[in-house]
Amino acid sequence: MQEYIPSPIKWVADQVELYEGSGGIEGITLRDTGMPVIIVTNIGWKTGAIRKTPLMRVVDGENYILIASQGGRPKHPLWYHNLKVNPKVEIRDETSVFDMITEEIHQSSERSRLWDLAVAAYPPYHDYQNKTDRLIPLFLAKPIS
Ligand code: F42
Repeated sequence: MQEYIPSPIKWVADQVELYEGSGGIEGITLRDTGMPVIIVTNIGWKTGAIRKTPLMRVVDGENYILIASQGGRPKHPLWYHNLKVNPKVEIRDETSVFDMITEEIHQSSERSRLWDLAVAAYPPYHDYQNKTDRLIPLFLAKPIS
């Protein structure tokens, strides 16, 4: 069985533990903002280990939009590279769990449509993009049928 390696960032690891440990009843928002969070289970491309990454919940119908913002830091988060190598993820949205396949969206009109949905769901993404020189990557996750 693959090993689960928690995030080295304590508040992130704590959120994952509370969220998953409660079956999606507790720890489901970003701190006390009331803004919903999902847990994206991905596979480390170097270690092969299970990684669990909380992200803001942004939906487009039955699909999820994943924003690799990292608060506008200069480098992509490591999970970005994991998804590029292993696009299959599991997404937990509160008490629901889905197997999904992710794809980075580059096509500019589609990216722009999805980015607008992301900023509407979580307005700080706009400030994060202004803070960094990189174009913040955006993935679309679709259910595996
Ligand atoms: N981050 C976002 O980018 N977008 C969001 O919308 C977002 C929302 C959010 C909400 C709640 C919350 O608790 C956290 C939230 N975060 C959000 C933060 C997010 O969960 C991640 O912590 C953040 O994006 C940083 O991701 P990261 O993958 O860079 O995490 C680092 C700290 C990490 O886990 N590092 C590990 C380590 O041991 O240093 C390695 C992780 C890893 O995947 N390793 C790979 C492997 O093979 O196992 C190798 C990767 C490589 O390329 O080296």
